[in-house]
Amino acid sequence: MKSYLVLTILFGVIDLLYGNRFRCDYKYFQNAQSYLKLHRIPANWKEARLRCHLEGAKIASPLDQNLKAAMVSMMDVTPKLKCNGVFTGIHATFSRGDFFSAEGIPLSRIPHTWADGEPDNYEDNESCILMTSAGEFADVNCSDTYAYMCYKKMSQSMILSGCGTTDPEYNIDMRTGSCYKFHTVPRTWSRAYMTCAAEGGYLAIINSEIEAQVIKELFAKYPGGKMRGNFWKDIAFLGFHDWGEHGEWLTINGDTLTQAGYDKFSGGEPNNATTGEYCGATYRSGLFNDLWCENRYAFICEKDPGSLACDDNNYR
Ligand SMILES: [Ca+2]
Ligand SMILES: [Ca+2]
Ligand SMILES: [Ca+2]
Repeated sequence: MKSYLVLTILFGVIDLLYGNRFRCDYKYFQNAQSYLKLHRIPANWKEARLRCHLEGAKIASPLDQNLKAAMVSMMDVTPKLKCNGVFTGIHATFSRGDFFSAEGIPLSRIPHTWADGEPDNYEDNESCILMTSAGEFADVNCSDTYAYMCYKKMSQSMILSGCGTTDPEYNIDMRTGSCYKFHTVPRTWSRAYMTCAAEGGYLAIINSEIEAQVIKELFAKYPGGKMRGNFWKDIAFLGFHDWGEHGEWLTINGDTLTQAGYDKFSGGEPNNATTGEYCGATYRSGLFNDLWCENRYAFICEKDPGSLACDDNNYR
């Protein structure tokens, strides 16, 4: 009976540390039953919304008093945030004047007080809502840049996998020791880079013949019919680029392909076919191609299976 009790407590502690943990870079607020992450680098509202989405969250709004208190306490970290405030998820970008949170909650159902002189819809161009450190609202231009927070409601089904993420689409391959995710929603190379980074990974880098085989097998699991939309489905962006020096290919970590451990281009590639192919990709064969960066293609993220323990420095 005693050992049962010890085990129960032990598993309880393990669960507390590792289970039900959304991401290591998010802070949990007990009263709000929510995870929040402060993005201090200002972004316009659209970029902020996208980054939160790509992190598996939503751009935070003070939906109730507990969430508002959590958000205000997070803003306490710098004097700059105190005076500038943060973007909330409340916006009217779909239809001017119709303000809803990123979860679809209308402004009328979100407790709020306006700052002095607000809302004024200055120059008829203010469709986003800022929250000051006093917890007051102001309508602002969505194209201006502010800090913001991403939000995730706590849920029991949230379990960090061995890949260090709650995203079940990341799977480890024992041959390389890396985790991979194939993205079927096509994006430009830069957006693909952003997506992998937001997920805690990076655009995949092939470091060996074995890894080329792993990528080839992963690609084979996604025949064209499994991907929605009108784009070329026999190609996927990877983590190499010409860094503005046309003709020289380096990984996103600055290594030559040879240094990285694999440098095989498909026959006739790189051909700079559209006289602007400065981004790296792979064919289904596992052989490289150069591609136009602004076109949208599938892409592959790679992630080092982090230790299960979160580094609490990430919170600050
Ligand atoms: Ca205003
Ligand atoms: Ca790799
Ligand atoms: Ca090419």
